[in-house]
Amino acid sequence: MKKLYSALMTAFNEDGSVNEAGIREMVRYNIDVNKVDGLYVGGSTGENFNMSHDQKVQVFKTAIDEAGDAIDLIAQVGSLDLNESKELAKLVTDLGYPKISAVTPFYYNYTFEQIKNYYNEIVKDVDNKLVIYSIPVLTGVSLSIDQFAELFENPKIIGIKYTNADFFLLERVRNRFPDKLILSGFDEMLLPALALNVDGAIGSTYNLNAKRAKAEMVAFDEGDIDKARELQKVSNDAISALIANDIYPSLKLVFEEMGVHAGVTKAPMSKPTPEMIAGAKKIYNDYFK
Ligand code: NGF
Repeated sequence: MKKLYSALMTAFNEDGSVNEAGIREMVRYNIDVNKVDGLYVGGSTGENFNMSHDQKVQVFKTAIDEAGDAIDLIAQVGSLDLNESKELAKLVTDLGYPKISAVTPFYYNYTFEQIKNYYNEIVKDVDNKLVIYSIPVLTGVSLSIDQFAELFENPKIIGIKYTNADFFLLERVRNRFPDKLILSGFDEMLLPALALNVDGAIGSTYNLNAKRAKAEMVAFDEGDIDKARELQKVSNDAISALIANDIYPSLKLVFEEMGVHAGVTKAPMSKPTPEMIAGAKKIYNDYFK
């Protein structure tokens, strides 16, 4: 059965500090209500790249303390400071995270040799498995199929979190690496990703929409493509509304409507405006009530 992971959000207080109680509530909701197979901790949705080192540590500790071994946990440790990535990789491994992940290093237009060195260094001193986090739309880094193959020469590198709309490449990747873990990253493209036989999906909107996404996966497995397509359509209506309302703060606002205290986003992300709050109420009523 394919696996569904929510990309865990970080609850922040108004002053930008981490709200541990909010993180615990979101972890619990994902386990107890959403019944997801796993959580991706410290990714884009978790606002990892807005956080200090100490805040990242706090999030990693809180999430696993709440989740235990009830579900799979993947810790995103990628950072522009390679030493920090290595330190976090060791920390989360010691905490018991069964998998780590790292975003491709960005901003400085690194060569592939530098990117390869970054990944090999992150896993070198830890007894853990790494999933490459490929998200060209935010990093500007697109890896080719041959470059993925070169990274996979390291046996500790076991898969890709594939947040990329290039489905030609996804098909090539799936077929060239049948034994690698390929997790699809764009929630709005879950159905075509299932058709290409990914192993599962990780996304921000599954925090709210996991039941519908799981039902779609089941329909797909049972060959009921019409039903899967209809579920994807409703999901995409919800995702479009979330994006139009500013997705990261809106995911938290809708969670609040559901009684889950998700806190606020951290600057430079936006604080909720009255219009956003009204928009989130409507999204809740239209899709998640
Ligand atoms: O947030 C983004 C930015 N992508 C996420 C996901 O691929 C990455 C996706 O769920 C992620 O959640 C993480 O690393 O934490 C989108 O939010 C969703 O498909 C709506 O576009 O691209």
